[in-house]
Amino acid sequence: MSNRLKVTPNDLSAFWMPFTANRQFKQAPRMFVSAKDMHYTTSDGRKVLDGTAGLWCVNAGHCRPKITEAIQHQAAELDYAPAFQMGHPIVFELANRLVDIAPKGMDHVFFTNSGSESVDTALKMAIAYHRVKGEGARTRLIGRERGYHGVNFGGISVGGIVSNRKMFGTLLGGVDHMPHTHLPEKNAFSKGVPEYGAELANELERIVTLHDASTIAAVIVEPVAGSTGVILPPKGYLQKLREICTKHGILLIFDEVITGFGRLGAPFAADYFGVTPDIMTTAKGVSNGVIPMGAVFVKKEIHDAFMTGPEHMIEFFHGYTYSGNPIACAAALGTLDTYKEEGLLTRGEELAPYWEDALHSLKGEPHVIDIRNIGLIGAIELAPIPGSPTKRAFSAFVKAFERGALIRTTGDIIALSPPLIITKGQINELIDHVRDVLRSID
Ligand code: PXG
Ligand code: PLP
Repeated sequence: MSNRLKVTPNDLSAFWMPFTANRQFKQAPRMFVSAKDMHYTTSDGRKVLDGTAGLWCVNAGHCRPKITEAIQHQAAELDYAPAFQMGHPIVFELANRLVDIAPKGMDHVFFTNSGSESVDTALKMAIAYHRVKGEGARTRLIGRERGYHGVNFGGISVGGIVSNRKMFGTLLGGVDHMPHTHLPEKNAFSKGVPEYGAELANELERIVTLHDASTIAAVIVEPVAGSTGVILPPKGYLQKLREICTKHGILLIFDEVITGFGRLGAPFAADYFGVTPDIMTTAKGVSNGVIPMGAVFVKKEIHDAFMTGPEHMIEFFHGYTYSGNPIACAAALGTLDTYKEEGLLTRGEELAPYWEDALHSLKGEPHVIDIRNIGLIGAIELAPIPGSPTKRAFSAFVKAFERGALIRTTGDIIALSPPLIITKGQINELIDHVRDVLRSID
């Protein structure tokens, strides 16, 4: 046993854990010490089936050899090169490889280190783009209720999760929100995208009328909202948003941090829905979650609008010390190689019908009030315990972990998003764990 396993609860206090009930966790820690393909191993030696691809990021599965080798090689060859006014070959190679798989017209990539940074980068690009085009009054940003766009100030301002916003003051000014599209009374137990609710896109017209299009820079939405419990776009909704944005000269940003890199069975949600945004934010699956990395894709027109003025001048005053870090780039190239060799960016398409049937077989199990699915994403919504919201789903999470499956819960919703290498047998296993858990909790 390595020294790392010999932790006692007293050793746990220094680390202030993110998005965690710290005191509860430290009384009964849940620790992973290794992982391979579809499984984690816990500190007490149990195998746990990964039903969530880590946090929606380990799309190719764990400890994949191409990725590990690429990182090891790069760490020994060029560990770091300054990101500003200097380059190194593989960051250019990676940008080209990403553009090759991106929706048509998204010809340029800006690197960040996370989804949150990708979002704040995209929002800044949108505002600056209008300014360089001589429309400096276009500064407003429109998000959506129940949207999650990371935790930086831009992202929480356009985001729509109350608990992520209320503690942090006045946030960005000039932000408005469209309504979310979760309509369980009409759409419960829909298979795939729901029938009702496309007209909610017209709320954008109302907001445009209120503020005037000439003040609005961009609209940002998750094509499928992940972290707030899997909220799908009603049929035709994204197309409508696209039309309204185009009509008013407003940039449309798709936040594809979760939906990017094969999650829906197509490389990006933009491909899946046949709707191309102007800017697309990604992270997570770009490097299989192994080394932090994010990538913002932009249309040629947006990039080119900045490429004016004296050539010795910096065109966009923005960037991170670790933008395009060589080891992150190596991890991403290893990831793209793995996706390509195994057809993972489209594997979800073949598996989706099986996944859908398996998930919907949970209809009628205790507490289940809705089931939603798309690609290799699933959500099982539970009735909350009266007076104790989130408690039932959290018990399900702990029980599932004890039984040998990692699931994710948000509110009283169980969200599932396994690595794209999952087999049909493992889908059955995962769903059976969830079924047993539902039958065993109060
Ligand atoms: N945008 C979207 C759409 C996301 O889902 C972010 C931005 C932020 O990415 P970073 O890399 O800064 O975390 C996300 C992240 C969950 C969960 O369980 C979801 C996310 C992160 C952690 C947990 O739903 N999404
Ligand atoms: N804070 C200080 C004091 C810095 O010097 C820097 C970068 O040089 C930053 C923050 C930003 O760090 P990063 O580029 O890693 O986002």
